[in-house]
Amino acid sequence: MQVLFVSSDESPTPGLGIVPGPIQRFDCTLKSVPHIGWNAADPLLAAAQADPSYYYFVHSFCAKYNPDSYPDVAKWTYTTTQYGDELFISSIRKDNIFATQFHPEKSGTAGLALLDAWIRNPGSQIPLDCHLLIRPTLKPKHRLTKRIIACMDVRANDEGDLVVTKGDQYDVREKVDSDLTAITAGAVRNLGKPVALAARYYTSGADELCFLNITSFRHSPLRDQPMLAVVRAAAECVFVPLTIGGGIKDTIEPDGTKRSALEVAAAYFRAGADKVSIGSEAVYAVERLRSTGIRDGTSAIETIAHAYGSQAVVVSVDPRKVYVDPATYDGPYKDELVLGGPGSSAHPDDGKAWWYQCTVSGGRESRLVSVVELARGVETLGAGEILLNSIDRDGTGLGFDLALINLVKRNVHIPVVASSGAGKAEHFTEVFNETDVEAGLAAGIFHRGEVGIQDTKKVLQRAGIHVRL
Ligand code: 1PR
Repeated sequence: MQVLFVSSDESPTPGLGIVPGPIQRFDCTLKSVPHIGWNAADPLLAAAQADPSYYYFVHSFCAKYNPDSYPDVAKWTYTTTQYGDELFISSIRKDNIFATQFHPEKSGTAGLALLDAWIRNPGSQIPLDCHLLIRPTLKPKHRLTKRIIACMDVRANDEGDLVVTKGDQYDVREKVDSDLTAITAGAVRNLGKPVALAARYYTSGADELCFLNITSFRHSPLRDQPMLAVVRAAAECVFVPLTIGGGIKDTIEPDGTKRSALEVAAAYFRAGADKVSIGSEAVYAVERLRSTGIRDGTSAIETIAHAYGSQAVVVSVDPRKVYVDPATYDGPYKDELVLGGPGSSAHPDDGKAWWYQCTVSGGRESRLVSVVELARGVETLGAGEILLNSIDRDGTGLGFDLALINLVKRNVHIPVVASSGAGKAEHFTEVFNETDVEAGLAAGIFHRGEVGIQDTKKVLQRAGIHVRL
């Protein structure tokens, strides 16, 4: 839609100028930017419509709805959407031209129905002059929903098949002391086939899906055709956004050919991914930023954000607590120390103090970078979203680490996805009530069928939290 306009804050390159107005950046003073998630599109000429549809948005720039300054743009306006305190044009329609700011192809059945309706009746006319009379008012709250994301950690098992697995604190092998026989103990935990699970989560109402290739650091991602095939097959049957992570970095193929992170990401985008998630490379990039003080444009975050936009770049953070004695501690990140809250079985850290240290290679190596330094650094480099894991909480079912989430959220303007530790639907209510996080992600409880995605959303709705049902 944006290329039909005259100009954009995003680039000096002019647009086609068919719609006579500018594309501007969202104001990020009071809200996270990019605007990511499911929001309502209200038809301008059918304000009485009771139940507008929700569509998937992911963008930092928009055509603001301003009929006084741009009356000719208002004539094109088909729907408007509110994000924070700004009203923008979410679709335009005139003669047989129809363009959307949201992604109908990623907006589930609502998006598919919209495309279908337009294809069947592309030339429908809207009386042009009515638009100028219409002034939708800002509502007290925008209708961006909280997102529920299902995450699938994917790796080859010992037989060489790609499976969805799930660990406890990143250990994905069956425990010897579990109820299992000696034959399965030590094997990679197998919770299902990636594409079949993805299709199941799509039909049960997941707002987004995430695949993390958790052994990618051992392989060349462009040679990893099975993972590309998984993304391709999932994109054919899943019409919500797909994020793919693991191994998004500069690599050298076994035959010596160099592959840039941008090429790796491009292969996943072509296969059908909407966002890529960068883990280890983000930590190294922030270490380089710290030592040189400059953004040199070469990191995976920068090159991919430059080509595809920051909304396509997620940084997956794998922090672990480092416990210290607050009375005597004089080491790094002293000003980021967190003190444990009142004691209960869910808060085993009562009376302790710690800081959050970042890790690489799936938690195998700790680096001298705190989670706050990493979050700020990746925002500076151009990441569009943070996927915030917690190695301490992963697979425990104890609930999200609220102290960690609040700490990161306070330090960035980009959206944050809370991950690790969900053990019941109420943990999502807790994370949305006690933090400003935009999305909640879980793996184990969904894979094991302990809690359904629709049931989770119904619990949230009953608690007054706005979700897409
Ligand atoms: O470093 O760019 O190649 O990316 C590797 C990616 O793989 C990182 O995003 C890293 O988090 C992930 N990863 C690597 N090893 C593991 C592992 O488990 N052994 N998985 C791993 C991380 C964590 C979460 C999980 C939540 C929710 N998975 O994504 O889904 O903790 O779990 P829960 O709801 O069951 O508690 P790179």
